Amino acid sequence: MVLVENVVYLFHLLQIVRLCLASERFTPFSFNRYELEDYKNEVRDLFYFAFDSYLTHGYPYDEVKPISCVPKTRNFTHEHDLITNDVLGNFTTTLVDSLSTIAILGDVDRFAEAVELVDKTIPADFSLDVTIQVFETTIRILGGLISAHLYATDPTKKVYLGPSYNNHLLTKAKVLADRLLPSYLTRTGIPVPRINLRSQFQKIDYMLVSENNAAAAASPMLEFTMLSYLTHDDKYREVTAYAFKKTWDLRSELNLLSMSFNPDTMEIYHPMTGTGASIDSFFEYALKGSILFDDSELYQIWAESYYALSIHAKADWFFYNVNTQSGEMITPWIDSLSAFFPGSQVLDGDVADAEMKHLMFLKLWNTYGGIPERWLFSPPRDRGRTPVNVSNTVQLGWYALRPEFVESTYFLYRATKDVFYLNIGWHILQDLKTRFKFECGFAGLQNVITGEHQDRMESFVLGETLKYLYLLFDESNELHKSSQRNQIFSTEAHPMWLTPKMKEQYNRNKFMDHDIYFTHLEHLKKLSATRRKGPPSFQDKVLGLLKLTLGVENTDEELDDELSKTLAAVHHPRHTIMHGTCPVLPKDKKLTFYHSRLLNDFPQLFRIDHNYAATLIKPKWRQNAQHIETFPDFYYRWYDRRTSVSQPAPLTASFEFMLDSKHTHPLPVKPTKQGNVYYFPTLHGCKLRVERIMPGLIDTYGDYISPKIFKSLCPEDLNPGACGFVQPPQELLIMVAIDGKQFPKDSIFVTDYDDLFGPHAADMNDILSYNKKRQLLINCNIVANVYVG
Ligand code: DMJ
Repeated sequence: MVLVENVVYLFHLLQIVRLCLASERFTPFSFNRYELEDYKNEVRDLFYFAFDSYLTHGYPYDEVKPISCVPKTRNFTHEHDLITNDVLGNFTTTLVDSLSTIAILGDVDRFAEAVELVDKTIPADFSLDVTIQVFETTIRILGGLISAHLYATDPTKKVYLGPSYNNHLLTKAKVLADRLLPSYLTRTGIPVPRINLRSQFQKIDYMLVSENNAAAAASPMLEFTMLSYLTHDDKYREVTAYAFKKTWDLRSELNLLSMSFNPDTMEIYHPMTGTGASIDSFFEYALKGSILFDDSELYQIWAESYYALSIHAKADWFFYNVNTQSGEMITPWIDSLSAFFPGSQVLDGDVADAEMKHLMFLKLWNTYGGIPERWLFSPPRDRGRTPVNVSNTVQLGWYALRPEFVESTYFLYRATKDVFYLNIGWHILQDLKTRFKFECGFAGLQNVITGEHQDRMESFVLGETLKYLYLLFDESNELHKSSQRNQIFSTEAHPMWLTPKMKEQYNRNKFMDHDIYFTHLEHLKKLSATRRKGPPSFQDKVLGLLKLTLGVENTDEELDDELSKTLAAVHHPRHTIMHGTCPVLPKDKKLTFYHSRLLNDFPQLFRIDHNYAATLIKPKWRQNAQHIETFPDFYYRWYDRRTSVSQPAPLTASFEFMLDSKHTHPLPVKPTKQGNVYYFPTLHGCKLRVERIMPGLIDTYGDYISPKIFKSLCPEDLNPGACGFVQPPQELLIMVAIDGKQFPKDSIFVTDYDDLFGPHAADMNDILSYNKKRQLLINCNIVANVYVG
């Protein structure tokens, strides 16, 4: 008994020592490796908290409700509840979507347990009577199974399962893919959006299959091609790659791809494009597919589509939705899903623009405490009649803890190593711990306007949001150290890679059975060969454009020359070389690790706040929320006041005045200086700028104004006789500039009594006075840093 007590005592002692050591290892916001390690571990704990809650209260259903602690299931009674049923196929979605996060945590025991649980729970033949969305099932379930299989079978990974693993994840992936593949048997080869895993189309209304979107129709190509590499059965790649290209064929003359169309007739329902919902992963997978499979055709599609977006849909701070035919803006909003795009820009090497686009989402987070599903960047049309307010600028108000903002933050951090992004991660971590954590998981916001939560935790919270946050802090993750060049995160953040051996085996062994898919593809190819040619090629279009710009006199050789220069610029990643998931900046860009370029060298850091002040309206519950980039503990550590060009715009009012213009001395007046004290023999004839400061505002120097300075004032110090103060004032004046020259923060000015109050200054006496501390008063307002000597 004594022994046990001693052991317990020793254990507690060790814990205390460990805690003391831990807290001394870093001061917050130093972002040293101990600090990052702590945050990483906190994220891991949050992940397991929610994952275990799911296992206890949600499993074997698809999700757990984080507030009420009950399973979130398919809507078994109303099959047409698409919002629920598209995603929840009753196949333990949260479990499968979490597998690769556990793998990334490197926890082999938990990984083995979870992999076994999948085996026990999901029926081997996937014969589930559920109508689901092909896209959602592909990215969450098929992708989750494939990625976990890659981890389980890769001896270089911490969670390698060795011979005890019987490939059942891959077997399941194949069975599932076979159940999804009939959705591609359309007249165009573009898939219908939904299928019943057991009965295919028998129970499905035409309504449920007559409209698909660009992201959903094209994206399965990546997971299915990966499956071909793993099984050597090439039908998965052939069928879905054909659909990807067919979807791209739907683009307009401007190379803009409409979001919504009929998969069977290719009728376009709406000629709108953008970077968010319904088209997001089309772009993402053109680029990522090109990296994973060394596919130059896919890169060409990415380059052409990105180029077209840059010409027609790009503003400084975001991409907006445009008409695919005219290139004109259609909607004045951006959506939460488009926050992924800076991550893809980083992968392609366009880091500078990615930084700008990502900042927009930071400002949205500052304002709404999450990213509203849809936010209006310009005031509603009937401006003037209805006042602009938070309700009419947030069009869709929920924030389901989507991962895209943290995903882009992660990519930007890997590319720049700017602590700015670690600071964002830290804030998201705090928000997860304090604002989004409930008894059984994490609940996003039902409405950013009211701050009300939603009792739902979609599987991507564990599959993506927490994964990217963990990886942000995990400098030494095996993914970051990998020299693998064919490696990406799927759109659901499932890591996928191809080794040279896998490629070689696939190329040697691949086959395609002469089955229904083969016949179907042959038929489609024949059909399209006989149809009229599709839109002109990119090359034709660039040539056309150049002819217009250069004039018809140019010889064909000149044009060819120009054309190859233009194409060279478009087709090749501009700034970075890929290495696995981490772009490497070229050597000539000198980067200091842990420097914050954005905070110090980016003059437009606060431009969005100014430009979009009319529609970035804080809801009431966010009124006192601090902005992430100017959070004092971070800001003061990393902002370099000597050199920075980025500082918060002052929120104070300043005004300039002259005491009189009949000066009797030469200008400019030269003060004598001692430390931070400037003695001015006279202020007459000088142009004085004073700033009106109040606690909580940002001053001329970009600093938050602390209430401390006000607390130090007491009524007796004031000048009851002349000005009748009863309470210390709520605002003060500070002299900040004289004759247009701004003085350093905390400067003190001493001036001459006779100059201000002597006989020749009699005309000033009803404006100027001074208090017991001899601080100057202007119209009874204390100028706190000017003393009458
Ligand atoms: C995820 O399922 C994927 O990231 C998808 O590409 C978009 N939607 C969700 C997350 O928001």
